[in-house]
Amino acid sequence: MDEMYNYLILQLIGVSVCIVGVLFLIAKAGFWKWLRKKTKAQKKSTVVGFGLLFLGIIFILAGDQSYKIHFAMPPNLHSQAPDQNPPSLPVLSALDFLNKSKDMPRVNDISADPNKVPEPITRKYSKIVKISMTTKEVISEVAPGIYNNYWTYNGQTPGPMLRVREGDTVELSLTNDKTSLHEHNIDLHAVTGPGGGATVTKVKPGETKTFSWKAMQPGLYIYHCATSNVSVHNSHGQYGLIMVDPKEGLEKVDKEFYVVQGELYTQGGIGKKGLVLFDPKALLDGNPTYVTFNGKVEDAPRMKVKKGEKVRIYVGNGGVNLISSFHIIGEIFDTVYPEAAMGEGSALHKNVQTTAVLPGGASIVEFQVDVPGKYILVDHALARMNKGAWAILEVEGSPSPEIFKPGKSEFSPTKTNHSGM
Ligand SMILES: [Cu+2]
Repeated sequence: MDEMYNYLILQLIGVSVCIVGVLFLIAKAGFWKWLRKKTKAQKKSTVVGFGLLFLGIIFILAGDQSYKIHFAMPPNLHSQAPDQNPPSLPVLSALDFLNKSKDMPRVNDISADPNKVPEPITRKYSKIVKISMTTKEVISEVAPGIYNNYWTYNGQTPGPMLRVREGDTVELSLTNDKTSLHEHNIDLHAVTGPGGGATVTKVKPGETKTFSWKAMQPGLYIYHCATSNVSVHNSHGQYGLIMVDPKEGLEKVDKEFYVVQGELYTQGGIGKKGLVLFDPKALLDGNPTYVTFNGKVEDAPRMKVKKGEKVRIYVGNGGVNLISSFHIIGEIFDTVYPEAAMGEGSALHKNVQTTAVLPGGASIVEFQVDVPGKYILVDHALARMNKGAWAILEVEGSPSPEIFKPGKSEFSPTKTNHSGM
């Protein structure tokens, strides 16, 4: 008999035995009369009937076998709790977390400042760049009054934007804060080598590890924690961007910003106040409670530019489930580096409305701001705007009626740029 039918057969036997048991109780044990208290049940037959029911249930359970939840992952990435303890029951994990949460560091504002972009690299030679980062598990607000447990690089989500030059050797030290409950590491997509660095940076709480790597290819790359369960670490906020400037540099612009989309999975649904617990089922279903630009629901506009300025935004997607359809309402990207690709052979896209930013990927968009006002950065899968996927760009300056104005045009058709069209 083919093994694949074994479990089904066990369950069919179980159901059959249960049915026989029920029939036995009805027919032989005077069950209905007994229920209506009109007669005493026949003891022997009752025992046989319930015995058959019990046996049937055992067969059904024996046929209902599943692997552990992480079985489909690569074998070296099966989830393990600290100190190699097996993962505890979710309810025990929740109680454990609630108990430990009172000692967790608090962060006033978890959100990385989109203005904090390292200066473009102007030097014309390679060097050794030393970078130190600290993984830290903290509590901070997704929105006022909603407290979430973030796992971070340097206490912020996304982690700091890093910047090196093509050809540089990077010496990266990763410290896991002693208050952390979990191990962490770092996988930089700019790295060529096993795990992108994750295999040699796995740090226990209080531990520091260093590794060196050569930035061989230019581009904008995601970095993230790759400690198992990887998607759990990422969806707690452990990601950021590293820019590897091409040797020749990028064209100069007036203002650069840093924006990374990410997802939070919390129990109790969107808007639930207080300390919210992680929702592993929503993670596996790919249905985040919040989709954020820079870690939380924005409380005040932080990106400000002047009319006429040329803007570049380094956009990333920490994921872990959704592809971002990055768009700015009321603006057209003059230039897009699709998938943040650059260098010989890669083509720039011109005049783009919306660009895909893949989970674990990035894009670079450039545009000149011509008309003052408020512009909203969104993931144009717009239901996600309801979940927090937006940020405001403010453009200051005098009106530009030649491009945009309320009311009727003052120009004759022959004077427009699109004459005859
Ligand atoms: Cu981690």
